[in-house]
Amino acid sequence: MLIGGTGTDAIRGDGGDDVVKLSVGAAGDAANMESADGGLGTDTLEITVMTDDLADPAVVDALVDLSSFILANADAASDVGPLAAFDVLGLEVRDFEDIDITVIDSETGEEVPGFITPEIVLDTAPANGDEDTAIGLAITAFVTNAPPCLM
Ligand SMILES: [Ca+2]
Ligand SMILES: [Ca+2]
Repeated sequence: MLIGGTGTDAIRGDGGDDVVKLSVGAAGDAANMESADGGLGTDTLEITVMTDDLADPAVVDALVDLSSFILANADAASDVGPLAAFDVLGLEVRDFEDIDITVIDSETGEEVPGFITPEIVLDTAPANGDEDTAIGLAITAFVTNAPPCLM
């Protein structure tokens, strides 16, 4: 298990299955990104976020985008997957296959279960092609239970 502490870290997983833990707000910022790279294997990014942070819709949007990005690009066999930066989170990530978001109540310090557990639906369209040409796969990922309003 790898834990990114306060300040800007570069976290690099290896060929195995890694779990990387990060906290929203303890990472970097847009000018100084925290970098997390799962590497080969089935890697999980564990994000901890406070309810105070979720009061900012931009943070919620970024977490949904991050979840969608990870699920859409999950490939345990690739060490050179696409890199995506999330300015609001101060975080750039690549080569993760799963994401786990933990929400902590800013008042009580206790976990809020099921507050923003993304349920990602992967929809793979049928692909047709012959073996001599690249076969295009249409894969769409979307989050089905994003909170409708956190204002
Ligand atoms: Ca790995
Ligand atoms: Ca990986």
